[in-house]
Amino acid sequence: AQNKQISNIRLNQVGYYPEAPKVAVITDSSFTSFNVVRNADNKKVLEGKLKKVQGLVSSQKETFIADFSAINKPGLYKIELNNSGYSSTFEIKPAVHHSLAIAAIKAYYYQRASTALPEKYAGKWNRAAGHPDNQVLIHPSAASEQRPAGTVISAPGGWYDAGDYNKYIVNSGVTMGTMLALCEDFPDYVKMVNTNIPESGNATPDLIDELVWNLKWMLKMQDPNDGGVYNKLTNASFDGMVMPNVTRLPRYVVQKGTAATLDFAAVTAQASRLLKQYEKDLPGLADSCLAASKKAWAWALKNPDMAYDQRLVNEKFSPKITTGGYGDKNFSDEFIWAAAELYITTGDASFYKAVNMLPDERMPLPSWGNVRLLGYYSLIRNEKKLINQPANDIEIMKERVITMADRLVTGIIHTPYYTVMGQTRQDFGWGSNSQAANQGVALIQAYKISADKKYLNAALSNLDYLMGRNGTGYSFVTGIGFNTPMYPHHRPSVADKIVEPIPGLLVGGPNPGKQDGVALPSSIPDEAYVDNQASFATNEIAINWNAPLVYLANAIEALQVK
Ligand code: 9MR
Repeated sequence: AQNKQISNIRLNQVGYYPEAPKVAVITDSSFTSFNVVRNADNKKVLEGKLKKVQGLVSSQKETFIADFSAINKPGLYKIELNNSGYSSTFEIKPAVHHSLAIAAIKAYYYQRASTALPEKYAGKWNRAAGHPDNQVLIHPSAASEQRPAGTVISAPGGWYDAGDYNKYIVNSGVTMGTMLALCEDFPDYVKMVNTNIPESGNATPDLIDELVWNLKWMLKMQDPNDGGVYNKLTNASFDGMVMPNVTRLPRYVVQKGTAATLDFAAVTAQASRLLKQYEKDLPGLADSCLAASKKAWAWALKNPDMAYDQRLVNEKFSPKITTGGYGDKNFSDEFIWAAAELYITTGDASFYKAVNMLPDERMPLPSWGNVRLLGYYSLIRNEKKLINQPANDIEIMKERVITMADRLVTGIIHTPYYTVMGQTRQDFGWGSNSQAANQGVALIQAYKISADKKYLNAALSNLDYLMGRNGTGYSFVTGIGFNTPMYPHHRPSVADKIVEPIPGLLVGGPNPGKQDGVALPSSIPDEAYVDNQASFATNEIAINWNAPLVYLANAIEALQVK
């Protein structure tokens, strides 16, 4: 028994930076001390006392902290509990999350619609093209004078949203905004990122090329006649669990909406200022983005309250649409984000003044339904470049980011896994892993504002959470870590007959809601997860969840490398 690997040691299964905090958590009360053993010579390099966590907020487990921050020599190690067993092997080294950071970006390449993925780039996950989307029908809900129902338009490319094969503008919005923010926050780092994609040979960074792949699709979702943007490009109902080239169901664009149009305006304005420097590879794209953004903004001012309510759409029109709704009904945050991006890119303060930028003190973490903070983050980041600055609004935004970050940091010592994540039950909704990642992104913003390392270390605690120091013992990113999801709700991963799922994908994570009806091993919120392809409420993947992971992992790499 002495030499067996045991699962009651929860740690970052990838590893730790030499100079950063290093913590593992033991979920077994029969021990008082732990050892760290070096793999190379089986030598015990540290013996430590376990410390009981004070105040269990979101788990019913008693847990104990093993702090081995003192070890900073690169190498392979494991944690050992006397006469019981040891953890999986982890590594201490600089750039320890490099593979994770790259894989999380590469995941978007695997999500590309309308194109084949050759072996050269996709390895054993190479596949045929799916969903050409060059003959898309205007759904009756989207009919206009110039484009009556049944009109055929072309909107190829983009990324599949998630485990399904549809393409949703609202969810693309928050996804793009989060990753464009990474490009703006860490421009030098982003230039060094290589993901081995067809565009890798050009002069544009691979991450920006990947974003442009989806951006070009988004541009096609705007009705050139009036500037409004369709909510989604979709089947009437979800495809079966088949490869993308198998399905031949008709594709539609549905009703235009205020959320979709403003998200589009924000993304295109933000992209426009970033793409200016890549004219050589992308001639004219920056300018067309800005023109499209202004047109979308004008449409939204004329249609400030056009919700996408799928139930109402289906009462009036056929065929009935039963794919994802992303039915946001509150647009104050989309107005804030779009106004912020247009103001930053153009310098024209009238965009900013058209909107109530500080309607209340709330700081909701970014999600598909709330993009307020994307606007605040952009304004803070671009503060020094802004002319005609509105009074001291940006100072207020910075203070609020810091206040929010302080609240996130305070709770770490009371959570069972010594992480920012898990301070309240509310952390464990549908896609809870994106909550963990977005908390990390917020903390990086606080670190950028204050240069206080406690925020960076707190952000890292949530990366540790995602990599295995959590209530399930899984590292939640496919292919990264020791115990990782093998059966994500992801059509290509299920249908391709390859044992390993497509790598670099963050699964939704613990969520006791059981919206899919699949039984869970536990109803404790932070353990309510099952690695089962049918569990779309805990084990699906999605572009809006991977995006804050891309931000967090790459930002932390950028900041540690320095
Ligand atoms: O991420 C979305 C979650 O917040 C919603 O509660 C849920 C139900 O509406 O839908 C999730 O989004 C799904 C989308 O509707 C369709 N593609 C897969 C998405 C992830 O499950």
